[in-house]
Amino acid sequence: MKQLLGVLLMVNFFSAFGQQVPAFNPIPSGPQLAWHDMEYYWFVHFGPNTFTDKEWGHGDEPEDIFNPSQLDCRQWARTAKAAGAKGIIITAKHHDGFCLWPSKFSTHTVRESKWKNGKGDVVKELSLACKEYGLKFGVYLSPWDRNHPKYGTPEYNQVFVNMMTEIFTNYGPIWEFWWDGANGEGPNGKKQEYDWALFRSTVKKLSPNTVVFSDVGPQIRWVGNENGFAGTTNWNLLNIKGFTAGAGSPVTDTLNRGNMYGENWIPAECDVSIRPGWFYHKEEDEKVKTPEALFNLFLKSVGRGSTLLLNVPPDRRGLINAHDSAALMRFRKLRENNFRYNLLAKPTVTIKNNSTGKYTTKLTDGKQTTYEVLGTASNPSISIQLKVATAINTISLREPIQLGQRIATFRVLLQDATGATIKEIAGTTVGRKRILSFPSVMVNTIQIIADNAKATPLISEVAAYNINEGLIEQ
Ligand code: FUL
Repeated sequence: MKQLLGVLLMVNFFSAFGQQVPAFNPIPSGPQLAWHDMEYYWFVHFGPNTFTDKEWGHGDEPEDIFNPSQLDCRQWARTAKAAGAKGIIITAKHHDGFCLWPSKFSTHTVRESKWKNGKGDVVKELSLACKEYGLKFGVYLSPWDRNHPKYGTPEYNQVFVNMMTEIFTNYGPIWEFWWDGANGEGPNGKKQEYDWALFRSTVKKLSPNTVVFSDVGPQIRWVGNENGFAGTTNWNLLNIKGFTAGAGSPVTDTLNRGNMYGENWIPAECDVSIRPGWFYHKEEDEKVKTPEALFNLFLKSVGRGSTLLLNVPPDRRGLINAHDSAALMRFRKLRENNFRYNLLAKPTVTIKNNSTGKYTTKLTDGKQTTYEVLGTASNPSISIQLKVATAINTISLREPIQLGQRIATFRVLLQDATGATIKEIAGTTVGRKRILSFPSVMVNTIQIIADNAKATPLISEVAAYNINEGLIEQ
């Protein structure tokens, strides 16, 4: 109650004086804010497993097994670009320890393979292709290494630091860096005690603007599953004191939902493969996710305030397979066609902020920097009036997260011409983007109400669509 009263007072204060609302900590850093806006980008799992049909190589695979016949990273980047993805993260080293670049700190690399007579460098090729196609470039580096003779000894931590140094020095800028928390046994049968503090300080020193992923950040957290969906409640906040990546991380449910009162801005990223496995296996060619299934994942990741990291593994030729690209191009079309027209951005629609009593165009201007201060339950916040009854089955809301994540519960009322509520949609968090879909209804008025917020509730964008009925989130 006290909290609600506080909110009410603040709303009146800010609306009366028309002031900018101060940030409510924690807030995202500049690189994190830019990362949120990436929305959808690719993971690329590629390496000896592609040729042995394994998911976790043992590390004893002969280097010659890695021999793609037509490897073309420009084809990957071209396909990613055409698919509407904004970046690519490559498994430069998976658990088998094989390095896709000629690392000086390993003898299990592309240099020891037959591919290009040992002169090839996949990491280099992809970093250049990403630059050429205007994509962000990211690197996954598994600390777990089933090949390296030093793994399982204290010296290995320095080996890992040396490898990271090579990556950041020779292939940058690296936009996102991915630490897999897996920690199994190495060739000597021992597990490694990872020096996460050393790993963290190394990246911070070498590349302070890189956003680093692990189960617990420091900049991006795992979403707690590999199925590609965030919680319907999804706080961009996480408490990490006493936790580490891997086995020492918070329970998966916490990673999925975040902590409402978390001390750090560490948003969740949804990683998922377009195929059942992470690496390419021919027998999975017919099991590529359908465009509709990918669209559904988009709603459950980006539409829940997270990002979609979709794995698209190149085949043994070293090319994105036609099965995957066909699904990806249709997935792009589904997004474009269904989100083309914001039904609320028409001149015939009026949007009124009931707290100020004023009409506003800020919520449909496509800008995160302009926003409205919301009222509360007793004073329905935003009223959207459509001139003619319109069929709607999807609503999208955004908070200006640069000022902190605030809304804890909200309602959207869909009303007919008499003002009667035909449908009420209740939700919890909004965050960067919250997309809600439901069976189509004819609507004259939409009311948006913030019932509970940690601080003055703000909304920066609102949109409505009538997407293909078959695509509605189940
Ligand atoms: C997991 C790994 O064990 C899988 O092979 C895959 O790389 C996935 C993205 O992360 O921890």
